Formats: sequence, structure tokens, C-alpha cells
Amino acid sequence: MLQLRLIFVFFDFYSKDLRLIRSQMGSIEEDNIIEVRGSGSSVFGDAEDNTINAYLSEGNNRIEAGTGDDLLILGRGDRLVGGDGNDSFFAGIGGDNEIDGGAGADRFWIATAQTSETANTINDFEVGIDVIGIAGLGITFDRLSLTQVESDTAIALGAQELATVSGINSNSLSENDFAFV
Ligand SMILES: [Ca+2]
Ligand SMILES: [Ca+2]
Ligand SMILES: [Ca+2]
Ligand SMILES: [Ca+2]
Repeated sequence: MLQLRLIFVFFDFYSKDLRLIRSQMGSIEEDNIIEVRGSGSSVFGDAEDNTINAYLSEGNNRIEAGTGDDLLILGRGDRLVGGDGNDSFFAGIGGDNEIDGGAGADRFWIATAQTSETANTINDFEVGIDVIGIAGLGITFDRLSLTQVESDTAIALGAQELATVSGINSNSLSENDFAFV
């Protein structure tokens, strides 16, 4: 119960604009919430729809959500794998996470009302299947800059780098690959 409340407080704190996300979360049973703290842990979800909260992580954790439509709240400096299913990742304050969505239509919320201190990296973005989300910033696609950096695309808002999309040419990303709430 405490963990569930923590997540709700997290989203309330972040933005009233996240009502949609919060209402989706209301259906998640509290015994499916896994909290990740500290560093150096390996954490595994199961075949159910898990909520994994790494907001208080101190880095170097490996988190695998497994099969199911999982929801992962990112902390700082972790490796996260969504696995099969339509998974959602929510960036927190820290950033510097390395993310694999895995199979399925995954949503990478790279900004949630505020931006991470360090850009997160998306390893396996699939154009036309996965979506990059910007929540609660009140901006539209034309405010973002997409810059080719070697074989990757860096997504920035002004001077603030939000995410690196590995192995994706900046020309192959368009507004269709983004969601704004
Ligand atoms: Ca799972
Ligand atoms: Ca999954
Ligand atoms: Ca997935
Ligand atoms: Ca995917």
C-alpha cells in the first residue's frame, strides 16, 4: 500500500497533466509493484504486468520486466529491459539509464513534467512500433531538436539533452514517432 501511494505521490508531485497515466495505473494491483533501491541488484519481473519503481535507485541495477505490459519508473544509471509486451518507461530526475524496450509497442517517456539531469539511452527503438513520449512539458514536436551523432540520434529541448536513440538515423524519426501529453 505504501509503495502504491509512493507512486501516486510521485505523479501528483510531477504534474496534474499526468492524470491519464495515473488512471491507467489505478488498475495495477499493489502486489505487482516491485521497488528497486540501492545499487548492484538484479531485479526480475514475472509474466504478469509488473510495475517496477526504480525512482530511488542509486544506479548499476539490472532490471528485467519480462513478459507482460510492464510499467517501469526510471531512476539513475540503471540498465532496464522491458522484454515482451507493450512496456512503458517513465524517466525520473536522475537519468543516464540504458533502456531496451524489447518486443512489442513500447513507450519511452523521456520527460515527465521535468527533464532528467542526464539523457537516457534507448537501445532498440523500432520506428513505426515504439513511441517516444514527452509528458507535462507543454511543448510540441517542433520544439525538439533531433541531431545525428555518429549512428545515433540525440533528442534535445534547447540545451537540455533528453535522450539518445541508438542506431537510429535522425532523418528516420518524425512527429509520428512521438507522443505529447
Ligand atoms: Ca512482466
Ligand atoms: Ca514486458
Ligand atoms: Ca516490450
Ligand atoms: Ca519495442
